[in-house]
Amino acid sequence: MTTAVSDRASARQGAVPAQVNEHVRKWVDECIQLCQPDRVVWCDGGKAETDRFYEQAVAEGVLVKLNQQKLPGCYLHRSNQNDVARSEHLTFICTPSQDMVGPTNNWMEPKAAYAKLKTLFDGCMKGRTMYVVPFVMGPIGSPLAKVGVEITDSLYVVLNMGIMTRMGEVAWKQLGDDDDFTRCLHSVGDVNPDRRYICHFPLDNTIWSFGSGYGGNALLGKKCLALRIASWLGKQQNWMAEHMLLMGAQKPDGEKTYVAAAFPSACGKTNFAMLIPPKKYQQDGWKITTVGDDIAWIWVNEDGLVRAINPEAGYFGVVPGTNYESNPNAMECMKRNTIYTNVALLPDGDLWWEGKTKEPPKEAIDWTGQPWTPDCGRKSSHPNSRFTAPAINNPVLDPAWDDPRGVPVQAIIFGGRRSKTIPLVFQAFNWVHGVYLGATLGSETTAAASGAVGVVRRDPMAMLPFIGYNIRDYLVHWFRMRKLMNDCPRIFHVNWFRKDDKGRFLWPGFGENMRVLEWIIERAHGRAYAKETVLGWMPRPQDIHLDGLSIGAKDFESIQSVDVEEFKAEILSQEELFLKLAGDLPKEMVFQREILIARL
Ligand code: GTP
Ligand code: SPV
Ligand code: MN
Repeated sequence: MTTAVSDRASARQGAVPAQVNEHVRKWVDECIQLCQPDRVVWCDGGKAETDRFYEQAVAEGVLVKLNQQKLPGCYLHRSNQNDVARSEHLTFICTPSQDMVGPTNNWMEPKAAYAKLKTLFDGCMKGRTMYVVPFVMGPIGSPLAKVGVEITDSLYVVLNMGIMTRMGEVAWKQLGDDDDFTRCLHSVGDVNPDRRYICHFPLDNTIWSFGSGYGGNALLGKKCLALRIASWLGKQQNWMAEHMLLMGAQKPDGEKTYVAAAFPSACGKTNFAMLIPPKKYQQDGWKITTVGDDIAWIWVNEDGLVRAINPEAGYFGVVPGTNYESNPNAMECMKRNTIYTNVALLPDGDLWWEGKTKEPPKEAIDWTGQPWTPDCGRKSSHPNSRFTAPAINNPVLDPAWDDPRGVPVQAIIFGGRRSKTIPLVFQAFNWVHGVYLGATLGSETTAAASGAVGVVRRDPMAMLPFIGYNIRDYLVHWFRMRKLMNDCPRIFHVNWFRKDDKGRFLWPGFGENMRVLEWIIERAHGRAYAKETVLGWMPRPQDIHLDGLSIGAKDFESIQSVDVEEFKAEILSQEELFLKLAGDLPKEMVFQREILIARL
């Protein structure tokens, strides 16, 4: 019986590449028996294969080939309309006890979860092709780099993984004879939200995702492996997996500072990581470079210094609002070899989305495939439409982006999307205070996750949907990591999104954020001036270069203003988090809160 089954399995597989070790073979066999695909394709990540897959995806209607003169190597994908963002309520961490995942995660007992998902995966690839996608997260040779293998029945996922990860034979090489790889099993199933589960089994280094083809739900190397599983590993092994961009900032005198910043989904990481400084800064010789735009893996080296890598090899970036004024580097990234998801198609095979140009096109096919005109009352593109582009397309890619030794980190920034209450920038008094600021980070929800948009929620370290274990232990981990550091990065808090009574942004944002970044860098090196306030260290108007902006000293003071009554309400709203953690809160958090209340 067993022989018959595995004979059948091997018949479907065709030739297994010689480098594939026995642990992988055994697991893939099991998945074949469960999913029963008609055909199995072992991906090698090579150019010939990629070309073939694109052709096939077009033939199957998965992708639309765009105007190759204007957008060489670019394709459009329209997702299922019920599958346009991460599904946080359908995302589970599966561990023996619920206490391991804490109050901020959905939990299932592993045996029950496997049983439930097995009924969904059972025969789900009949009539379909199973792709086996080997990949590495992190620069090859980095001590933190991790191998994953994703099994999927979605060609869209295969092609996206090819851009977002170091995909192909390199992974078999990195893995060698080891069993140490993340087993990622994915099927789009029938894309039914009632049969959709994204389950993580940290104790088995395993992810099972069913029923969605979208981004973070389906590209399992990204949020599932590189944040949820990795954060859990980092906790055991003294490193950190964070929802952070990594950028380099070089001053005119050549001094280079690397900065990490955690902003929640669709709150400005890609934009900040690719920032183009204002003219004056460029003339003076400032240079900003990108290491990563979404995820950072952070450790402390032998010398007690903080270092970080970007585990990804591409960007899965928000499209709406991106244009040659707001983010020219992102526009350059997505000019070639890019997959667009859920934007509008123009008659000449070019694309459009809200905010691309001031003048909308006369007509288009919208993201749902319907004819669209500017006055039809609908948006042409989904608010969470995305581009998938290789990092090497980025004109300001940092030379060390692929360095296995990572880059040093000297400042950490937390930021949320807050139209009220929260000032533009301030610095934490110290690490513990900084961790408190990160832990109590609030942000208005966005279209990156399904559910209501614009509601303030607590999003600790911008990691609420991505911490793969108990948030109590996660916060303790942040406090403990400090003990390994000789000198710790300085911690800052920013808010680019504060609005006036008429709903206009008080701060111009985007490239102009350079002015705030300059102060942050100078503070991180112990140079710039700051005044002590109830919230932390703050720049005075004369401490930030405002020349060339229509923002005077008075305006700046109102962007930075702290209304004591508003802030008391803010602290009350943090109760949401504190109550969830009742009794489990690290004492540092309780003290910080008491001190803040006393200061106010
Ligand atoms: P994920 O990929 O979901 O993790 O998001 P992200 O943090 O990389 O967000 P991204 O940079 O793509 O920004 C999302 C939205 O925020 C876009 O609509 C931007 O236009 C807007 N945005 C980014 N930076 C700024 C800024 O400085 N000011 C204002 N007002 N809006 C900004
Ligand atoms: C996010 O939601 O934070 C993203 C997009 O970066 S996704 O890959 O869908 O998670
Ligand atoms: Mn993200």
